[in-house]
Amino acid sequence: MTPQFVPYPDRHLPTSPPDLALANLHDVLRRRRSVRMFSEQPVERSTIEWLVRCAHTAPSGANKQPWRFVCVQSPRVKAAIRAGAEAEEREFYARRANDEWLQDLAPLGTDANKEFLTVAPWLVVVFQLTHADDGSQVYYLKESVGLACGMFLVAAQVAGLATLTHTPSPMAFLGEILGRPKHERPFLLIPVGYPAADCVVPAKAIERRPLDAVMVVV
Ligand code: IYR
Repeated sequence: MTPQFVPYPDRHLPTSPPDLALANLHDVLRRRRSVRMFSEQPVERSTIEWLVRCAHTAPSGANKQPWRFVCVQSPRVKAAIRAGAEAEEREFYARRANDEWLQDLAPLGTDANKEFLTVAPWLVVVFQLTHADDGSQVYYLKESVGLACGMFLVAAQVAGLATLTHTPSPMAFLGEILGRPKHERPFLLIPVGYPAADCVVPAKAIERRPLDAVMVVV
């Protein structure tokens, strides 16, 4: 097929000088914390739609958009997800995790209790599609879905909403509870809401290594 091209419409996006725009964005992003103590304050469905719209702008291999965002607000379904996650997490903390892993988690104070899964107003379960809905191949699946999830988290942060990237493992129970088809594999569970009034976050999770530890210029 002969590729068709259109003019790139936004060669000069109206924005402040790059470093100023980025300093402002950084000031928003650096405040993000993984939150495990949510308020019951509701979040509009339209807000969740905007988050998914933002995530859905992500690039993907051959533009296959190999993702599904299942947005759960039903208390009954949230309770089922919590029960499934806590069952896996009990196994994880009792048997699956090795000593180094448990030591690494100690500063976070996490355990198998996942109350936030019934408190947060929304649980967004992101699925990766092992092939497209039309049956065609997909490419760079993890990269694509990871990018979309990153954009989702940025959008939530910009909107003043708290998120957690939760990965109860294995996650197959999510596909079963949500009745998803075989070609959808659970990727990430993102509770979304406002932080509880008495929300605390682990001190350790706030530190960032200096830029020169993570950036190399050649
Ligand atoms: N999924 C478990 C354990 C856990 C693992 C990592 I790596 C974390 O950064 C945090 C938690 C849980 O949610 O408790």
